[in-house]
Amino acid sequence: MKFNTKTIHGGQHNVDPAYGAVMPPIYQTSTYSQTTPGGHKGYEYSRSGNPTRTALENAFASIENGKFGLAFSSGLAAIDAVMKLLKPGDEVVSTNDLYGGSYRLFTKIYQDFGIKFHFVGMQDANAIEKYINKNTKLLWVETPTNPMMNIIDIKACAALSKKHNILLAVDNTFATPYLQQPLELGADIVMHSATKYLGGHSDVVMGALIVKDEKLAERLYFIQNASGAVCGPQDSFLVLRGIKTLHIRMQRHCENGKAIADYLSTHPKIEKVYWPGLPSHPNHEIAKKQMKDFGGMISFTTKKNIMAEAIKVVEKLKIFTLAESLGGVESLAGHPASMTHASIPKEEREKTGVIDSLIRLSVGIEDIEDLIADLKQALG
Ligand code: P1T
Repeated sequence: MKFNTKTIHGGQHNVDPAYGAVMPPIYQTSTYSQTTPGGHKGYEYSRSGNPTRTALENAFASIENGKFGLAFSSGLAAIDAVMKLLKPGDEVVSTNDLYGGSYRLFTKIYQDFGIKFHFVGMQDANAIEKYINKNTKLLWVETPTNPMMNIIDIKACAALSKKHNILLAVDNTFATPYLQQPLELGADIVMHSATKYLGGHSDVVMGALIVKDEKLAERLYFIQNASGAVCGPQDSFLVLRGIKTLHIRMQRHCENGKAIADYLSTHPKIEKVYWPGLPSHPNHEIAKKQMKDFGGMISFTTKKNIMAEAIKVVEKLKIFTLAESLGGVESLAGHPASMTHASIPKEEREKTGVIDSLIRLSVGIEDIEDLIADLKQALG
């Protein structure tokens, strides 16, 4: 099955053996009757498993070309499950530019449990190996990175992870499997904030993990059930519905992303535009190699590097909504320094380019003329 067909049918055969409903029913139940202890039809309690969630988990596995999918109550809950594969004394080499909440989970929770993190600018793959030692157990890669849109060579990271026998996990939230499939490039774990493009309609918070290896899947299922950060059946249904249009939404996100990146690049009030599809982007060649297109996430800085200037612009936008999050059908704008990345100390975030004048756009699928007119008036 090819990708577009998989978004609609992948893992979805026989979802309703009772009546043949085309969409899986929402099994709004916490428990399942048993004829004798252990005598059930595959489900005993909805933390351990729920048929609507199973349908979604099968869809996750299908679209990422994995074998096993797991759904969690949020993207951070999915990352948390990956971290629980580790033990005190283990080390992680992570992208240095990443979602502020991931950074907070690593440094404010898992560091206290004795796990050591090295935050590295991974866009130069040669810079990674010197941080790997006998305690290293995991490479944590986000690509494109949030919010600087750096691109990391997944194949090069996979070669390193194989050489040193460590796990490679890729946060594929910004790209989605429409643009890149990390498991195909050698990653062991793909993670998503399904809140974003997979759900696609800004109406649900959810996380996903996808793997190929059965032993790894078993351990992650154990953690999912033992720790209990699972999503409910209603949310599972919504994300399953979202995935069915992922390919057509992504196509438009990419088209609109390109038009806006081109527009901003020539605007006299703008200093820099960060979008991996621009030939001037420092990682454009890797992006061309590993991504099918370049997505709808764009960051840019205003010429005046003061917070007030960026805030003035985002407040003036009318069609772009000033809000956290991304990946929905509607366009959003954010100010990373004071919003999504406020939990990263100023000196740390500025090292990676998250300065006060940085604005991040999640370009939606509206008519491009309206989006450009909105930016034009806000930059006025
Ligand atoms: O919000 P949640 O579903 O828990 O996902 C966390 C997360 C993980 N990884 C990436 C790359 C993310 O962007 C996020 C969430 N990000 C935002 C809310 C944001 O506005 O950037």
